Amino acid sequence: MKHNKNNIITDTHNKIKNMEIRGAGRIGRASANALKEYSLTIQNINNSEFKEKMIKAGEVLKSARPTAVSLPNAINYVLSGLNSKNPKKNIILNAEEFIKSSSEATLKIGKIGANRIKDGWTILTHCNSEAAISIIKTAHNSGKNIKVICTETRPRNQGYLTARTLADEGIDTTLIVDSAVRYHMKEVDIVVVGSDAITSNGCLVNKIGTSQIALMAYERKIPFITAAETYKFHSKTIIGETVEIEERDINEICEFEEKYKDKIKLRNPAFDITPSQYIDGIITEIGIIPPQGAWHIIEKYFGNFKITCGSGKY
Ligand code: RI2
Repeated sequence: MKHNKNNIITDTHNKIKNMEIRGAGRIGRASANALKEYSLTIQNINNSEFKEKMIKAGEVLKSARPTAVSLPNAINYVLSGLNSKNPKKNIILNAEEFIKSSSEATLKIGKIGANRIKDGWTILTHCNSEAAISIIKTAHNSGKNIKVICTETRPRNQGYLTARTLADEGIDTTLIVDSAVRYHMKEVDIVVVGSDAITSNGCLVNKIGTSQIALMAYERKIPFITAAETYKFHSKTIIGETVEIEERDINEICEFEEKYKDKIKLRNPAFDITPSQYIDGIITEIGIIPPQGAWHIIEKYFGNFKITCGSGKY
């Protein structure tokens, strides 16, 4: 992906906002990389001015999309390097470390999650998640004969990306419209989806439509698992914050003729929340945890952050 180095922050912000760069993991890595590249362009200023510029850049990137917590988590991880004697060096190291460990986490999730897939199973997936695809690909590459049903995932149709990727791997792939999920559920053995955020009480925030699919899986007692790297856990939910659900441009849905423009309202929420009771397992790079274990993951990975109740700062 080419960026103008002088505008790397606004450029990355815009690409995330318009979804040229998308997917919870990818936007985290793109932001980490943007902070690294930006830090390299800053010359001849003292540490405190450097710090100020980097914090501002982090805020610009964080404002690109509100829901996937991978974005602020990646940025906070990189910017934690500002509290050292050599902030630039540590920003670069942290960015490289985040990008590397995030990519490795996807592979580990693939290995762990594939153990939950049995030979001959049909998997249903929604949207386009690298982590969920990693599970599916690993199961296929280990010789299991699997079939995958992908939803279109209106309005942005990310399911087409998933279908192409899986078909390119030689996996038996079927694409269905979102409203056909319940019709096909009788053929499904497991649902595997990605994650934009996991809350401290074990709920999953993911692409709009995920919660309906989870409910249908629950109805038929079909396991529903989500793939979530540990940086997808939302630390602020532990102090009572809720996850903002992004409402995207209504033109992503459709455009009515002029005479209906004032008569028909359109709404375009991009994510929904799946209650923890519909989730059988959260596949992380450190193992499968039950939704009830989310609190412990947040405590383990984000416990060092100073949580100041009331100020909302950590
Ligand atoms: P990975 C996507 O959001 C989907 O909701 C997907 O499940 C999630 O990010 C996780 O994706 P969007 O950016 O990090 O398409 O597993 O709105 O790739």
